[in-house]
Amino acid sequence: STSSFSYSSYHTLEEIYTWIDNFVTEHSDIVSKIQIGHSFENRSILILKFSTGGSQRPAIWIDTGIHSREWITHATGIWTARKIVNEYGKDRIVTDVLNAMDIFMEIVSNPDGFAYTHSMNRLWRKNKSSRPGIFCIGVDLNRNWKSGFGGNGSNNNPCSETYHGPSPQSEPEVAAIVDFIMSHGNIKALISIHSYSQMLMYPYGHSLEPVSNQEELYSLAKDAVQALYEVHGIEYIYGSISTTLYVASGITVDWAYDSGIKYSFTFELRDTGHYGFLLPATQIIPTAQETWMAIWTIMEHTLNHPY
Ligand code: VAL
Repeated sequence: STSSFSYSSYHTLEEIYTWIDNFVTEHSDIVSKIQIGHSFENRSILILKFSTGGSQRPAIWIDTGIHSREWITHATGIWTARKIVNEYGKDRIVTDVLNAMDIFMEIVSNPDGFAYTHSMNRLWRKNKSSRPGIFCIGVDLNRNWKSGFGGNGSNNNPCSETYHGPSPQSEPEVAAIVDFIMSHGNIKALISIHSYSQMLMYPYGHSLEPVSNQEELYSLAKDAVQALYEVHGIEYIYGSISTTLYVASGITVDWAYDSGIKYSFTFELRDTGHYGFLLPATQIIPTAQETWMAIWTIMEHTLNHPY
């Protein structure tokens, strides 16, 4: 059962998949598991669905672990899933959200890469796909999306850490999400969680051009970052991806935004580089606690601004 699961430790893929099964069993009234595809190495791609009923309700999507080495993101996702079930019926916003909307969470968005970070190379970022005649392994799953595909801040060289792949959605891990979100058709907010740098950002990554609701996203990001700060005093910067971090093309949130999801955000969690991807497990709970308040702020805004 999940009572023996340590939320303050990092876990292997097998441990996380076992946790998912136990979690779904224990909360079967509001949580279910959906397999949305298979990875290149044929591992299951799983999402959690939080729902109190209805059909194709407006929904919020959260993904973690697109980059496999960003272990704090999976750990934060797991803690967040438990938080959502614990707060349903207690917290006003979580309760109102789940009475009107569904939440989908993909905890391990790059299972092959994640397994590899445990077995061979802790700092592996990409997926594990290989193609005939190409020596290097892996596509950057945050450069493989259609919006701005192949543009600045992505790389045509398969040996690069930001290799965009042969074509948009060429990677099964990306195609699974695209197919799910498109066939669902009612996702209203998308939150894609990375680490590290302590930032909360919105589209675009591929262009310096402001999105049409940039003022709204800026002010929501500001509020979310303030709520995050109030938990443990951790400072985040915020703004569009291209003006805050760097230009990056073919990324998840640009695709989401261009697909009509106007509340699309990406986080870079702790820290600012002291530990970087190797953030100590002692920081899992505080990171998840503060991130939750930012997610909560975005959920509240999405609930109160239906479209
Ligand atoms: N750090 C991410 C990346 O390089 C950004 C674009 C959110 O993929």
